[in-house]
Amino acid sequence: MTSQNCILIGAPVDSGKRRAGCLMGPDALRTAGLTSALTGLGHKVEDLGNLSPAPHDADSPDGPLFAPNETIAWTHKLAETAEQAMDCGLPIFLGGDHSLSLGSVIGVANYAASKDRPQFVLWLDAHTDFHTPLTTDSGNLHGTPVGYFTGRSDFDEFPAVKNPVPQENVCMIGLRSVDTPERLALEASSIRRYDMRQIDEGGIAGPLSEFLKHVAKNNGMLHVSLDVDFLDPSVAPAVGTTVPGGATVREGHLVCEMLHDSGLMTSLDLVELNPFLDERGRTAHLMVDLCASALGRRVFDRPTRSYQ
Ligand code: B3U
Ligand code: MN
Ligand code: MN
Repeated sequence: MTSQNCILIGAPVDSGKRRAGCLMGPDALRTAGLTSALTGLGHKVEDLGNLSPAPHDADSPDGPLFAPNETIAWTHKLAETAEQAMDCGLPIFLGGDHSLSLGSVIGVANYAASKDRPQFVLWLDAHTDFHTPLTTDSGNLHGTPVGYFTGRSDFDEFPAVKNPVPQENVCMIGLRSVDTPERLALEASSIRRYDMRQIDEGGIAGPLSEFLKHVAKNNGMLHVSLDVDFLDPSVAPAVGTTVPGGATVREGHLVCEMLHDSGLMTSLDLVELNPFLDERGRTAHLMVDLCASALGRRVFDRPTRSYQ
């Protein structure tokens, strides 16, 4: 197995929604043994510690959006950190809520563009997070990163998206909670999307391997964004927005093992872990185990599946 230089980037972003607690996520992932899981697989691990947002004005409690200044400040910081880290290895962003992907994805996409390679994104989530600041009803910016990095308009105060990820390069798996404006915009888009019904009917491996082949054919860089609520809340309770009917532990591991086999993943977000809501650390441990599967942990050695 190829040894990777894993760069852990703590991003205790808690401004993307109202319920507090994701700021404890990076330390819970560390406490659950992330570093030793990765070094045990033969990887190098460099932990950059926890970042802080760029300087910003205090947010006012009124207004349609929750904590926009803080979230924009995180976006600046994360985009810059992500682009730099890509030069040194495989960045793993330890969230923090999903608004961290506003920054992580535009940063890695800028890096991919500098290498003349297309950026692809695998979005593992119950939600599509395809809102814009104008379509969101909740005002929670963790519901907007896919809208942002694919170049939707109305993100006026945010850093400019210099290299939007083309819609055809985005694949969402695990969907089961989609707001009407998101659904309408998605149906008019060429984003690949798989809801739980499709997974129930045909399994999770087919859609994923089709997407991985597409990434490989285009010599793409692949960012994977894993939201805790991709998983069923019975196995991953530590999340603010539980949606029943999610992926099983086995589906989660299969996805991660296939990602490892593909050799295509170049960056990873572990997001929405709210340790305040966990049960004896079980969700944090599961996220660490999934990350280990994505970095090569397996029960038995077996021929690597090819996605070429
Ligand atoms: N779509 C809803 C709910 C939501 C999105 N992302 C999460 N929840 N985690 C919204 O608020 O935009
Ligand atoms: Mn999400
Ligand atoms: Mn979600």
